[in-house]
Amino acid sequence: MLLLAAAAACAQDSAPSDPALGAGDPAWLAYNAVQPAAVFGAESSVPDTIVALGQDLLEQSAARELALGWRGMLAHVPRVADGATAAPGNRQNLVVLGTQAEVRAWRPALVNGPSLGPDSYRLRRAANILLVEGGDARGVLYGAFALLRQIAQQHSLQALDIGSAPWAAVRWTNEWDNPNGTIERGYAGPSIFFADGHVRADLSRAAAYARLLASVGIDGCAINNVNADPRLLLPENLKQIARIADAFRPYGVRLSLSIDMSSPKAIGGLSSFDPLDPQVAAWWQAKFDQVYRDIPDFGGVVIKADSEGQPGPSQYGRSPADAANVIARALAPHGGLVLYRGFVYNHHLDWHDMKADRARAGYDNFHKYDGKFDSNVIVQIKYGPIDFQVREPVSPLFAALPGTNEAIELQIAQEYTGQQRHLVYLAPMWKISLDTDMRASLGAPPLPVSELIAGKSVDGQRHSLGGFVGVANVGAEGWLGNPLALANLYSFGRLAWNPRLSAAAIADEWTRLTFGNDPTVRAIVDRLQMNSWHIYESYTGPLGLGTLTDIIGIHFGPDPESAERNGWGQWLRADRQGVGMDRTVATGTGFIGQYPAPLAAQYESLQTCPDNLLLFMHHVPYTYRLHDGKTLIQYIYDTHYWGAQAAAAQVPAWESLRGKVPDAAYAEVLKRLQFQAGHAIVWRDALTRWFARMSGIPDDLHRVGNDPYRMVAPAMKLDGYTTVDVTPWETASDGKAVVCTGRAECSLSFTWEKPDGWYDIAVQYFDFRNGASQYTLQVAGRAIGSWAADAALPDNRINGNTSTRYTVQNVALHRGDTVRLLARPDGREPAPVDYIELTPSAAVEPQ
Ligand code: GCW
Repeated sequence: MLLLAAAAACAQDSAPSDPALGAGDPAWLAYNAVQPAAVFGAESSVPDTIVALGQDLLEQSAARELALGWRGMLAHVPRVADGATAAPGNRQNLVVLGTQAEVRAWRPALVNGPSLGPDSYRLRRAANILLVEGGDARGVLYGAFALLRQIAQQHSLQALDIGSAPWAAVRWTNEWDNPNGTIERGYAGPSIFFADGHVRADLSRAAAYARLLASVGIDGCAINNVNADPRLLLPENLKQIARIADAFRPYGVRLSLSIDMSSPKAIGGLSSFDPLDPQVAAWWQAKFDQVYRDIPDFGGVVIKADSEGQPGPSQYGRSPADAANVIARALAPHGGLVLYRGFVYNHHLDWHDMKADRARAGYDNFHKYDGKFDSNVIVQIKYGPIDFQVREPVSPLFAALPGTNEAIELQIAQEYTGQQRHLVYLAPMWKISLDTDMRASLGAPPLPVSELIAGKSVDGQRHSLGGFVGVANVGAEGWLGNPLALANLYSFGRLAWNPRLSAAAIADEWTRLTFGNDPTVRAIVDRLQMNSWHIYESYTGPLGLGTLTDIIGIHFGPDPESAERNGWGQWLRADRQGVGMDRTVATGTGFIGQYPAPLAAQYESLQTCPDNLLLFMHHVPYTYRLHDGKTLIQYIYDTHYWGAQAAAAQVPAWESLRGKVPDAAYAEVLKRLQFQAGHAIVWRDALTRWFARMSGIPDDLHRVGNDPYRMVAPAMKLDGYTTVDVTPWETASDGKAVVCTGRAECSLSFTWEKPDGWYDIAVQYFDFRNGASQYTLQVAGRAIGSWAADAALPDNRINGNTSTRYTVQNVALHRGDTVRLLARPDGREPAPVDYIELTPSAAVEPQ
């Protein structure tokens, strides 16, 4: 994984860029055609000249971007002029771009408003001029993108006057890219920055990414994994990384790095990395002096220390503040920031100890150091106290650091929310964290998290910095792989700019920018997005249980048991009687007491604790009645069945858009929604089986464990196939599947004994990451479907990560027909099968 020397990597610079990668998907910068008259009153009023008053790189980018937008949306190729050639007083329609100072110098009378701050802009119509005025060059660029957003949504610009300033100073993404080109928790192909241990020769995608980020106001990007490779700080590697900063610069995105606290020892030759050792401080100082020589606009660093095995100050008995400050002092002369992560916890907790609680860790490890961090340090806090689960209460740490800068860490990459194979629009979830009122008392004015991270603190003290960090983990395959998942990247930027925007409004903006203004497309895509989180939560971990995925592995399929009886502390505390973590002050871990009193009182009481956080806060029996009167266990059954049904209904909704959205996006999304519909059934079955066995209480509606349309594979006639146990047991029928080993081909078959009719036949099989087994389904000797298990699901074992289905609809079956599945294993993938399900087709009558 060692980075190659600069010379070797430079030699690659001249290599032709990979044409297959191109510069990346345009995402929401599609610039689809709009009706010029709707925007400008009349086609003839479309400005035909773009006047760029400044020479700044960012202002040049702004002018170039407007020209692109004009071409795509308005079918106009505008002239781009500078201030001198655009003579004042002419009668042409102009778009004029400049900082407030430049506009004043050009035409003093045009400047009539309050002065604009950094990154801010004002868009305005003044006679025949459409003015994009920035507080600085970055503000001009953001203003240009904002104007393009207006046009893309076909808003009239006749009375345009919009001023806008960012909510908070820090608006960064974190990318968990490794030098070898892999991405930790990345779900869209390889890194756009690194390959094979060096910075990519072709950085056109990095530049295209910076453009996307800038279009929603994101101004910083830490390009490497928080589990950082210290060798990235070696001089020859910094030179290479500087090339990425060069690619970002035209879009005003400052490059940052995640660093390893042990670097002074790991690569610096020192015997210690004790943050209070003067030699260590001097090493960091020299290192960052060097970084700024290579990257003058370097943004700063992200630090993961004393967490999940990363080295940290605790090794020397030092505090997070000691660690953060030694770096902060090295960065301060250059204006750099330290984002020190609050994600510090012990992953060797004693699960026998009913008072032990991982959720307490953030608060316990940080609140005592409040006020001890330097002014250029920001504590970066995950939205919830555990780890990016499908639902968590907001972290109590936000309210516990009144004298410290804070940023909220959101995760755009869908690590615990379906890994971009499931549709989950995350903005509604993020909004709940941002909007949670940490004061929560009737008497006092509200104090939502969004204000805390903008520098307003609980006791009225103010600090100046703060903001938003989004773990994006974009890759070379369509940024996030799933075209609809791009709404998450978009909404992260929009919320970081203005957290008061609603999730629905942002979704609609995204849809219009991406797919155009067709009301049918908007209605369907917006509805799919807005319902998606609730649907996913319903068939995974409801009621605040956490996602219920395999938490010590891939984090994709169902595996509730993996949370229990280990040191990682994501316990469900499920037993025969009940489930949930007792985090009350009265009888539990005391976690609830970390919240400000009014919020703590709300969570402590079963009467006022919201049902959707019930099992995060309390341990209750399966027979406990929720606020609507339903028992807990019946709610778990019902919500899983409802969720799987709702996931299935997403498919026809999307299919109704065929021909109305670009074909490639249509096909990609359809493939993923179809997969999700099948995987939601895997989730539903696994969790309802698991809870039925654990509680011993049957489903009132007799669905769980009762699948009248299924033929399980071990019960069929097996030719070459053998039966194996599956772990976890609940991810296959009766905990068993069949595998074809030691033979080139196997088959399983049965005779259809039920009435003649039309049926949908689903084969539930397991598709490993490696291997592409071949399957053919026959009815009465005739092949009705043939496919390869080549979806590269993220595991090489038979379990809920790999369980998937292939469906053939509307098959005529006659009593006595043989249904046979022929399979050819591939490599280590033994063509595993769980069951075949034959359900009467909805749409056709029997022959
Ligand atoms: O959610 C967990 C991930 C780890 C990650 C860690 C973190 C980069 O599973 O892969 O490590 O969070 O946020 O540091």
